[in-house]
Amino acid sequence: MSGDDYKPGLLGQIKDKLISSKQQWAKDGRLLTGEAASAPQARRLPPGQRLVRDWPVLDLGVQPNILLDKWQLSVGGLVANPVKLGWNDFLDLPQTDTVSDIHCVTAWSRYDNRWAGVLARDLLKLVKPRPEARHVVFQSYDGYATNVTLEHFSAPDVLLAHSWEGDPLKREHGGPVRVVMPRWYFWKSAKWVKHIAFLDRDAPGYWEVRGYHNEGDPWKEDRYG
Ligand SMILES: Nc1nc2c(c(=O)[nH]1)N[C@H]1C(S)=C(S)[C@@H](COP(=O)(O)O)O[C@H]1N2
Ligand SMILES: [Mo]
Repeated sequence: MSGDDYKPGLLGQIKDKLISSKQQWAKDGRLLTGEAASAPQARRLPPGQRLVRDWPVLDLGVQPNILLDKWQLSVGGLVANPVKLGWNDFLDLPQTDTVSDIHCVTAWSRYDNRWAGVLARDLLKLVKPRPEARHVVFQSYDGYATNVTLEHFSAPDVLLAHSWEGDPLKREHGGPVRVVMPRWYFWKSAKWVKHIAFLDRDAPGYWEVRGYHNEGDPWKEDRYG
């Protein structure tokens, strides 16, 4: 058969379409559920999420305006070395850049956010939690609070961020300093953080007592309950 006059029959054309759409499904991870979290590198968008390019603002309706010379972050509870950090103290701690994805429980995700600030791990080295400490609560200047385990707070990618994409974090996004916990839905990332408390018991925060999940793993769809 000469290559010139070869045309697939009707059946051949249909099959081509079927195969390419199946290939696309495979590429998109269609029909996969969050249960496939054993291979998270296979997809980047957690189940039920849609990608956005802007950065939505979510808060309780109050965006506190904290001047840098009035700003203070206190860290206390079950720690050997409680601290009260002013702005310059905070900048004197080791500074780290991270890049992470945001997954909000309201179903938007935003890739590749470049943050700068202080790693939770470096804060832990400074304050030294006591052996009884198992839980962490963030308290914010707007009255918000949210809870995580000390184990989750100790993850290598948890940051107290003061910058985003090379600029100071804007007030509406939680500046001067917010928590960034990339492995959880974004409600765990307290904006305008003011106090970090280490506890031996759990202390559910603002949304956790209003029906949100106590943990919030986007790969398990820990949204509510
Ligand atoms: N202090 C404080 N932190 C907060 C909130 C808030 O209302 N107050 N909202 C949480 C929720 S539900 C989300 S989705 C993110 C939104 O952060 P963004 O406005 O920078 O997108 O902040 C989280 N941290
Ligand atoms: Mo949220």
